[in-house]
Amino acid sequence: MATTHSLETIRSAFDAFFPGAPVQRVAQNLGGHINQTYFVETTRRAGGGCRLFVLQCVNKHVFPNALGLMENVMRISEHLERKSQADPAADHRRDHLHYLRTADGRLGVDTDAGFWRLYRFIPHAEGRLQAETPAEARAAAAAFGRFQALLADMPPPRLVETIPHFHDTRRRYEALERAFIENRAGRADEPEARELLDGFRAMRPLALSVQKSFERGEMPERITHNDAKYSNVLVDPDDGHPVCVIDLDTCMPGLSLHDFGDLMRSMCADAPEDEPDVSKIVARPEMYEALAEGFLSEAGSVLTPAERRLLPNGGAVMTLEVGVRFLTDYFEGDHYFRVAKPRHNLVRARSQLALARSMAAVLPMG
Ligand code: GN1
Ligand code: MG
Repeated sequence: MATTHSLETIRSAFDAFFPGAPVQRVAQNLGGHINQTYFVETTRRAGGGCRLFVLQCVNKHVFPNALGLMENVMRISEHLERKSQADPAADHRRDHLHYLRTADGRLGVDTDAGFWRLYRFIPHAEGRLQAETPAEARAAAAAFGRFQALLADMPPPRLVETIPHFHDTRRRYEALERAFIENRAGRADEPEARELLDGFRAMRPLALSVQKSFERGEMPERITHNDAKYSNVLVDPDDGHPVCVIDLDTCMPGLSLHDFGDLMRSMCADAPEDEPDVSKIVARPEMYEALAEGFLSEAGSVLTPAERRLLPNGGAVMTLEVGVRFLTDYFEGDHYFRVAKPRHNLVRARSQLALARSMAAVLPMG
């Protein structure tokens, strides 16, 4: 199979981690739109008894601060490693991403083409797109809750904010108003776009409820995953049980409810993010119950009363925030989110507004 980078480039990046280790096979993983991912197999055991590794070239256009990102990822990886080693019941080989340093102790290899990093392949685990049942949702939420609880005692310093102001909801709303006024793509007069704008404006108090609680000092900053969705937890192919949380690239300081909210946004309704038919977008209380139960079973002991009270708000906040971002991008001419059809961002914004409204109607907002 032809690979994006030459075999020579791939081998030489791998060699920085295990100098002289004989590479038997290289295969490219074609999933993922941002980084390039390769499976590298060695003919004999190279590190920690392993022969299979995942070598990635981090896209420096998307992540200009690749080094800061890797500092975060490595600190998380090493913290989880210590926790797993200390827990006799842990499945040490599979329960966390285990990043490796280069032979001379660096976080990876920085080249013009990108930043090369390496982790151990996780055996017998697969990613799935959607949770089908409340039991699956509960288990995934427990995995993300556990991830957060395990990181609650990570020693300072604070992680690098790789995407500054990522979940500053108030600022996201300000950006929407600005995009509407600037009207760069000439879409600000479209009746549906105006209607959506008014819809998001009306829900602004709910959208800001979590941020305001944080500003009142009711909840601490934590280390959060920031892409808490079903496909980011690998499951065991035999029983579907979560094995390992993956995709640590957006891990940074954030609020617990951002992760819980993302879980709700991605699993509460049985409809994709760009469902054009809003009548199909209905928040399912039983999914919320399952997610809350799973999340609290692992993270409950570290959460403050406000975090518990505002769990349902988390879902509405994250749904409104990303809806606001879709509509902003629509007004700006679709330059952030990749679109597959005309008005795609408008359709996404519409579905997110519908989902937030449905959540507000059927869930007990705090
Ligand atoms: C982006 O690339 P992806 O799908 O993992 C976005 C998230 C949004 C999501 C909406 C770094 O995530 O914040 O929730 O799209 N990630 C970034 O689909 O902006
Ligand atoms: Mg992601």
